Amino acid sequence: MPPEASTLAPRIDHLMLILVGMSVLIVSLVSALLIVFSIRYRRGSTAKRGRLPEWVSREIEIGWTAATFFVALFIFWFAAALQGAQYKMPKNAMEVHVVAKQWMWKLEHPNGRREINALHVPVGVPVRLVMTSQDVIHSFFVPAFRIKQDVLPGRYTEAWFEAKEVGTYHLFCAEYCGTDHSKMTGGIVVMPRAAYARWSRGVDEHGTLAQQGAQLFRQLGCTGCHGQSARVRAPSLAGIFGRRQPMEGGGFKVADEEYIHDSILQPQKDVVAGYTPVMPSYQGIASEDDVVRLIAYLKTPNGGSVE
Ligand code: HEC
Ligand SMILES: [Cu+2]
Repeated sequence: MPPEASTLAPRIDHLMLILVGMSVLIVSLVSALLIVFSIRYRRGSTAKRGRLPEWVSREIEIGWTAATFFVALFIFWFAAALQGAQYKMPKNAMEVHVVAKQWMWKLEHPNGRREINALHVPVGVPVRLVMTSQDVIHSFFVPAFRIKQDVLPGRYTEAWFEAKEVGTYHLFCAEYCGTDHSKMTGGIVVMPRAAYARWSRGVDEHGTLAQQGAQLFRQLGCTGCHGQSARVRAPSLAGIFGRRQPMEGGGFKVADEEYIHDSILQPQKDVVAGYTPVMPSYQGIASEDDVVRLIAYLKTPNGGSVE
């Protein structure tokens, strides 16, 4: 077994042990009975045959049905509680963006620090991964943390972990994604908090993700329509993140990461009520990395409110 290096790892191993244990128990019981009965009731043996009395067979029937039901209920409860914990993102988590492509992992920290096939994180701090792919389906797999999450093009998927022990752990792609799939590996470097703080201060000259996003917002001409002095009638993007937007044709959508991502790459998909869909698609112009930056910028308090 790989080391149990995340807070959820022992619980997942525990569940697996219980499932394996129960399966072994049931298989042994059934095999033992099979052997005993084949010997006892072999042809020519003098063992007593014939029907069981009515009440005995009824009690056996009710007994095994109820036992199976409660075992299934117990497994469901145990597994569902764990799955709930896996999908409940901790509030104070540090956010890391993951963009997968054939055949590498690109990771971006909120302060703009970028890494390829390596992720530095502090020990004892929950880390939330927001992931997307630039081409085909990949899967982010860290055995020591017991996390495996598919990474899909055109969608954001999430996973989280809290590393328990300092060390370097393997990262794999667990979804066959072409020729060099087997080389799409990396390392998660779990550091003591102070060392991580020092490491992350070595910021590169590009600025934070949000600052880079602000720059892109101008470079890609978003301001031409969404800026305050724009001539085109387009909705203001100031404070857009988390807002409930009325949609053309009825209904509402919450402006989350996926919504903003799609607004940029497939603007015709969700049109804001009261506006003409004149926004061009940025498919092929803005890469997934660019979209990550634009979203980081639009999430800041005064993001999107530039001239
Ligand atoms: C040609 C003008 C134009 C340009 C350029 C433009 N947009 Fe838009 N955008 C619009 C219009 C009009 C809408 C509203 C209709 C719709 O939802 O498609 C819109 C909608 C949006 C929305 C959804 C807004 C909401 O209130 O729900 C987002 C997010 C957005 N744009 C982001 C961007 C970003 C980021 C860029 C630059 C990469 C950009 N836009 C460039 C015209 C533009
Ligand atoms: Cu892959």
